[in-house]
Amino acid sequence: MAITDKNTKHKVNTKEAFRKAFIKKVEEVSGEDFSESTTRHQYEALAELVMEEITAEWAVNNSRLHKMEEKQIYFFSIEFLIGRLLKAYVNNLGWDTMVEETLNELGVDYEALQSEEHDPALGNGGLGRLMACFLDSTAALGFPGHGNGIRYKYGLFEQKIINNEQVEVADIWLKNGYPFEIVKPDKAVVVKYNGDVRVEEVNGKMQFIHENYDPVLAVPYDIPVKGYRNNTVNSLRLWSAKPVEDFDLSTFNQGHFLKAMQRKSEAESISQILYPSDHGFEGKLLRLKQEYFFVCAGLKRIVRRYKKHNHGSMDGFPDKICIHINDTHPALCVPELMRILVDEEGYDWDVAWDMTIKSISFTNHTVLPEALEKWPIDMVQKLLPRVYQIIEEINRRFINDMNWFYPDQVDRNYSMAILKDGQVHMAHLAIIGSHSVNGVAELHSKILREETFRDFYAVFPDRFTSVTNGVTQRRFMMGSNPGLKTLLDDTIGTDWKKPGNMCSLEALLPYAQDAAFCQKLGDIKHANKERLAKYIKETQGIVLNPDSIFDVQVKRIHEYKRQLLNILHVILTYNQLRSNPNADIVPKTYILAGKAAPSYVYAKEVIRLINVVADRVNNDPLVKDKLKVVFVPNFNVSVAEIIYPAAEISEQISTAGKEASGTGNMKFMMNGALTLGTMDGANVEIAEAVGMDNVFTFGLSDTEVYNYNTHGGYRSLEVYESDSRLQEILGQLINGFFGESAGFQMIYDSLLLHNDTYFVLKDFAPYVDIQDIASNVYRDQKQWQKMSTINIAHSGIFSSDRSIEDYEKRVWKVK
Ligand code: GPW
Repeated sequence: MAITDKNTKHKVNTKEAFRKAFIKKVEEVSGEDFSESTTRHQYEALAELVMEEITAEWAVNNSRLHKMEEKQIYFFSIEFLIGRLLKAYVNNLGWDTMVEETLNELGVDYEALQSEEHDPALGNGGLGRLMACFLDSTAALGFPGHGNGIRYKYGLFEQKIINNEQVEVADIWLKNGYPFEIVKPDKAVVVKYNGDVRVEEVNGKMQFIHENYDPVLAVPYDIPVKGYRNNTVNSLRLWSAKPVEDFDLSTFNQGHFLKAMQRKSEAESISQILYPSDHGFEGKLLRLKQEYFFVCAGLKRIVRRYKKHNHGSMDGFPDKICIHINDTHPALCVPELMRILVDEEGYDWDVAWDMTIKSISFTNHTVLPEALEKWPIDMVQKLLPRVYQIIEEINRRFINDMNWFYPDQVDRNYSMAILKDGQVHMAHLAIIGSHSVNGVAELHSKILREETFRDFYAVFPDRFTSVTNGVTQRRFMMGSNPGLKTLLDDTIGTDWKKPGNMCSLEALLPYAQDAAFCQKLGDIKHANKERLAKYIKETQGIVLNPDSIFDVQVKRIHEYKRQLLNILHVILTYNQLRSNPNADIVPKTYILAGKAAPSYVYAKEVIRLINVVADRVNNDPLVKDKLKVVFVPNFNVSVAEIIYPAAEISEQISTAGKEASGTGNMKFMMNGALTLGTMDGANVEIAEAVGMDNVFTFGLSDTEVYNYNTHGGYRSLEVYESDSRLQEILGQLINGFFGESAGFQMIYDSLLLHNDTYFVLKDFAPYVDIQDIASNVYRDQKQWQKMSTINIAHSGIFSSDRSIEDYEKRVWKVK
């Protein structure tokens, strides 16, 4: 890459210069005349021009970073769901108008060109996407903040729907190369697994020597994170695993070809694949290897760089470095940093412990017990012998201290142990080893304090805080909904687009009453609906009615997210239309999308049900265009960018208390969709921001759910027996209504036999009622656009710029 090409900047800063540079670059990458070039060549050329520009700025930033003047934030995360980058880079550089106009004049289809970029699916859903939004905002605000994760060879699978079922296909995202990464082999480090620890006394001090280990090489690939129209370029560093020697020659030379090959593929397997489960803890050895892999490699580089610029000393480390761990997958940062400080740097335990706690902060993303990581002690002990000893010592000292301070609370003290029941409790390790623990929405943080981590909160009240999630408006509104962006600019000026300034969208409030504005807002929504309809027609052959309400639920498929409640309501509407085809209902299109973890059988049944219902409804001439159901396959960041701007109703219907925050809810809101949801996660704060008149809420509260779960009293069968609609619908799930082979016994049993863990039946009637209310409001378009405007006007607090500013103030204190 031409980092030192000083002319680059001047070459492409004007339209004419860009036009020349682009044509030249296309000819270079294709080896043909511009007129012969393919879309692929054009994409590669634009990507290269963008990278040349950004890497020049990057070099300047990196040298600033090396001087260690500012405090640096490092996000450690097992997922970074970054999405396509080309357009985001172009926009952040401020090149958008220049590029759009020039390509248009050259007859190049910019949309098609962008589609050449393979969307890197290096995450499962909300957790990984949050990191990508945070990187965007951190750079936009000019903070030095970087990502640290794994460069998976295979990202999340591609989802196909075959015979109404999810089929998983490998995602080979690197197939045609990736233009936005730079490999740095000279910065590779060794990660050590297995082996033994030998203790030796040197000058009266114990030395712990890790021997006979299996080394694996971690090679960093850096992706630039370009700030929005500023000169900040941060880094996302993703580690790839390689054998230390590309080929174990000595083994090979002894005639053990297969063994030599095996070593190579064992090493490479560590960064081979992203675990496809969202919220499910599996406890597989390979996953534990992955967790230690990016923790160990990431910390090593950070420590090396820090020492290099501080005369070999680690003393001031916590004042200059924040290690932020995204859920517990990187919780090994705690013992690994201790290992570095104690074993390698020679600090006394207490000093090292103080430095570790000061450096590390922790965000929790769920209260679902099945997602909490608990590793078998013997697995950790064998794979990471020295790290395990350190965990043991942290645990021993913690329990000692607790028993000293709270001698009358021995039971509680032991319940907080890191090591118990033969397992390493990662959340306990993370809480004990960091100075800050936060939930991702007010309600979630409250549940952490009062239920999940109640005992820890009693002991460390000052450690607990809350930072509500946010999303980047630059990708999810300005970038994906240009019509809305322009309308906002024309109405209230352009200041709202400045990073950190999205709350100034409140200036829009007076326009909620303005008929001309509301008309334009409605027209833009309609155009976005047509764009989505076109996409669905082209990819699935289903024709949508853009005059119907677009009611959307897109997210991972999970019982607690209750896609089932949605589809049961669709079946109800279908039944009503069958008995009265001329019923006066507002035409509605239900759009659902999302992947299920391959091993999550129940979630896959829900996908099958949605698709079976869609098939039946869409092919029944009786319903005409009053009802349509579409399941959009392979939901990912780029599909999401077409869907959110087209939505009118945002379905956020999780069982109250289960969704930590949700972030899709925010993306819908800033695109003017109205939330139809439970009082869960950040929905609560959305309702608070816009007022109860501007959201459609329904269902049990988190307290009601909690009370049922702790004191009993819910019987789903009673609800079923008192609601004839449910009797008909649940009957249809098992009586062959959807075709001989299309029975849904598992779902039926979960609702009736197993007492409906997620309160689907309990919330059914209120859900039907609120859906009816929403449809009736829609008949009054003036009222609907008014509510939509109020939602957009108050969406500023859900920008990830605000989240990052909150972290800065409450957790990192960079300034
Ligand atoms: F279980 N989230 C996710 F907490 O997408 F680790 N995957 C996960 O594995 C977990 C959480 C974990 C989501 C939450 O479900 C969602 O409510 C939240 O908005 C998002 O993380 C970002 O905080």
